[in-house]
Amino acid sequence: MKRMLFFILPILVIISVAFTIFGIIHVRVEEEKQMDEIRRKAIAVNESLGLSARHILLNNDLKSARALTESFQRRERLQGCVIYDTSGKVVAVTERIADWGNTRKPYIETILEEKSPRGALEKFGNYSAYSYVRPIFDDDGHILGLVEVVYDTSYVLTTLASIWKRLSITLISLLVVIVLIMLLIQRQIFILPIIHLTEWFQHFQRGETNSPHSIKQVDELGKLASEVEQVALSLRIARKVVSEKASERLDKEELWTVSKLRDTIQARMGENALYMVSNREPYMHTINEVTGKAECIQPAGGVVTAIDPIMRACGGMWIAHGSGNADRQFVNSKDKLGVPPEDDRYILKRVWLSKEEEEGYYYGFSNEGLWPLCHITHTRPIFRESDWQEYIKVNRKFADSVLEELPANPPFIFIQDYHFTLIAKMIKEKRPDATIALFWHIPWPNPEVFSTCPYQEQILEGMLACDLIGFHVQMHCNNFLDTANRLLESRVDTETSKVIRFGKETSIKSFPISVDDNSCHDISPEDSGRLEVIRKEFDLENTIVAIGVDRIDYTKGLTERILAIDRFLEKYPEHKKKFVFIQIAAPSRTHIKRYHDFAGEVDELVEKTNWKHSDGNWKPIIYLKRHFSQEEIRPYYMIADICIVSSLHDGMNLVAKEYVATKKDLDGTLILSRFTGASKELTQAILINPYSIEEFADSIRLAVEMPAEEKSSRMTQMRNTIRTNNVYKWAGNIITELASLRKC
Ligand code: ADQ
Repeated sequence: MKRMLFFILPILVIISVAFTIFGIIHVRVEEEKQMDEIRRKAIAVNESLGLSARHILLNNDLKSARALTESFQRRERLQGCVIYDTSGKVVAVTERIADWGNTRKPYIETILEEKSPRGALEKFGNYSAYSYVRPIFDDDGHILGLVEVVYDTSYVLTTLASIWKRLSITLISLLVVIVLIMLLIQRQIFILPIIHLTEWFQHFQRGETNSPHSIKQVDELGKLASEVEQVALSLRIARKVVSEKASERLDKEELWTVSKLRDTIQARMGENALYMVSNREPYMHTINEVTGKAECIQPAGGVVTAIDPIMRACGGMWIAHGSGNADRQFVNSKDKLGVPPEDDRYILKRVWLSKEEEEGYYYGFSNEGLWPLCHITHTRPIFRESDWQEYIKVNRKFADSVLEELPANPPFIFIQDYHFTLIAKMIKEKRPDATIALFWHIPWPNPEVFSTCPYQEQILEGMLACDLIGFHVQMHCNNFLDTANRLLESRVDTETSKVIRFGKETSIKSFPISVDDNSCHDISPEDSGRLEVIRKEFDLENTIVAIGVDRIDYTKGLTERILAIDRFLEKYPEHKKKFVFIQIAAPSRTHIKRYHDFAGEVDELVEKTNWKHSDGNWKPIIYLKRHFSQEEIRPYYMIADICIVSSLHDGMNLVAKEYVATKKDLDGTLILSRFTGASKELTQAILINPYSIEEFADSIRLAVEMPAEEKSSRMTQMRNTIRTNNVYKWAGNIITELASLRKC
C-alpha cells in the first residue's frame, strides 16, 4: 500500500495543482465579467439620474432631489444614490444608504477639482460596494454638483465562492475516480498475477499440482514467473534425489548420527514435511535487564535440549508458545522466523497466548494438575474447571495454528508432552490423513492415580486420536495400557502393544530419549579458558567437585540432595574442605506457589548447611541460581568428579546423560536416582533411593572414594550405552515407527 501511495501521490498532486491554476483563472475571468456588468449598469443609471439631477441642482429644488434619490433605490442590486452640491455637501441621499452619504469621502473633492467621472470599489461598513460619481454641468460648463450611484457587489463574492465550491467538488470526485481506476489497474496488472504465482508456488511446493503456472506475459513479470517455476522444479527434483540417496545410504550405517537421522526422515517421509509441536519454544528472545537489549536464549528443559538437534538436522517447522518478552520483534508477518538465529536450519512459528490463557492452561492445568498427577512426589494435583477450559482453548489454538500450515500431502505431526493431550483429536477431525505421534516426556501413573483426574475421559480420548504414543520406559507404557483398559471403553492388545477404540488403533511404545553424544568434542580452547576461570573463581584446586544441574522443581530431589550432603559431611568429616558441591539451578514455573515456596526452601537449606559446615573460606555448597546456556554448563560437567541426579520421580532425566556424554576422560562418577527413566539404562551409575538420606550419604562417600579403574570402567560402559542409544536413535525410531503407521 505504501509503495502504491508513492506511485499515486505525485499524480494526484500534479492534477490538483493544474486544477487549482485553472480554477484561479476561471474565477478571475468571472470576477472581471461581473464587475464589468456592474460598471456598465452604474454608468447607465448615473446618466439617467444625471438629467433629472441637473434640473434639480439648477433650481435648487431640495424636495424633488429627495424624491429623486428615493425613486432610485428599487432597482436590481442598486443600493441607492447621492446628489452633492458644488462644495461636496450632500443635497439628497437615498434613505437606505444614509450612512454612506454622511460619511466623508476624499474622492468627492478630487472629482470636483478634476471635473471628470470616477468609478471604483469602496468599502461600506462590512461589505464592499461599487460607486460611480459623475459631475453635472450647466450650459456654460460650470459645475453644478455631483451624482453618485452605489451598487452592491457582495453577490459577486457569493457567485465566486459557489464557483470555487463547484470546482472543489469536481476536483475531489476526479481524484477519487483516478485513485480507484489506478488501484484497479494496479491490481489487474501487478497484484493478481503475483497472487496467482504465489498460490501456484505454494501448491507446487506441497505437491498439490503438477501443471505449469498460468502467467503468459513475456515482460518482467513473465521472466520472474519462469524463474520461480525453475526454482520450484529444482527443489522438487532435489528432494526426490535426496530421498532416494538417503534410502540407499541408510542400510550401510550402523550407529545413529545426524546424517543417518536426516536420511531416515528423507527416506521415510519423502516430501512430507515434519511438524513439531511443543509448549516451550527452542529459541526465546528476551530483553536483557542489564543492557536493555534483546537477546536470544535457549530455555532450560529436557524437551528443547532433545528436539533442537533433530530439527537442526532435518528442517521442518516447530510450532511453540512465543513466551519471550521480545519475541514479537523477531517474527515475520506470519509469526515465523528461521532458527537457530543466523543459521536458519528450520522454521519456528510462535503462537501467542494471553495472560489468562497462560495462567489457566500452562501454570494451572498443565503444571498444577497434570505434572503432580504424573509424578509420585506427594504433591497434590489441583484441578480447576476454569484452568481446564483454558487448556481446551489453548489446545484448539495450537491445533488451528498447525492446521493452517499443513500441506495437501498427508503430513506427519509430532506433538510433545502433557500440555497438548487434545490436539491430535482436533487435528484429525479436519485432517484424518495426518499421521500423528505424541511423546510423553514425564512418567505415566497407574490407573488408580490417573482416575483421580476429573477430565480423564477427554484426555484419554484426545490422546488416542494419535497413531503413536511414546513413553521413555516400558513401565510407563504398561501403566498407560492399564489405564486405557480400565478407564475407557477400549480394547488393549498386549501382544502388539496397541489400544483399539472404535476401530482406531494407537501404538504404545517406549523410546528412551537421550542426548547428542557427538556434541561434546575434545576440549576446545574456549572450554579450557572457562575451566580455568571456574577453578580460580571457586578455588577448586585439589578439591573433589560434585555437581547438580536442574530446574528448581520439587520432583528433582534438591532438598534430599542437600540433606544427604549435610549427612555425608557429618558422618565423614575427614572430607570437609576437600569436597565441594556446585548446584546449577534454573528458576522454573515461579508463578506457582508450590514452586515459589520450594525455591525458598532450597535457599534456606543451602544457607543452613553452609553455615553449619563452613570453615574459613571453605563452604560445602556453591549455589548458582540462574539460567545457563549449554556452553556454560559444559565446563562444569568437565570439572565435576561426581554428578548427582536425585529426582524423586523423573521420566528420563537428561542431565545424567549429558554428564556421561561430556566425560570423555572417563574420570567421573554418576550418582543416579532409581526413580529416573535413565536408571534403567545407566545401570553402572551408583543407584540410590533419594528418600533414604543415609544410603544417599554413603553413596556420596562411595563416589568420592571410588578407585580410578572402577570409575573408568563404569563410565566406559555408560558412554557406550549413550553412544548407541543417542537422541538421533530416539528420533529415528519414532519417525520410522510413525512412517510405518501412515495409512495413505
Ligand atoms: P526436565 O524436567 O526439564 O524434562 P531434564 O531431563 O533433567 O528435565 O532436562 C533438563 C535440561 O535442562 C537439561 O538439558 C539441562 O542441561 C538443562 N538445565 C538444567 N538446569 C539448567 C540451568 N540452570 N540453566 C540452563 N539449562 C539447565 C522433561 C522430563 C524429563 C525428560 C525430559 C526429556 O521431566 O524426565 O528427561 O523432559 O524428555
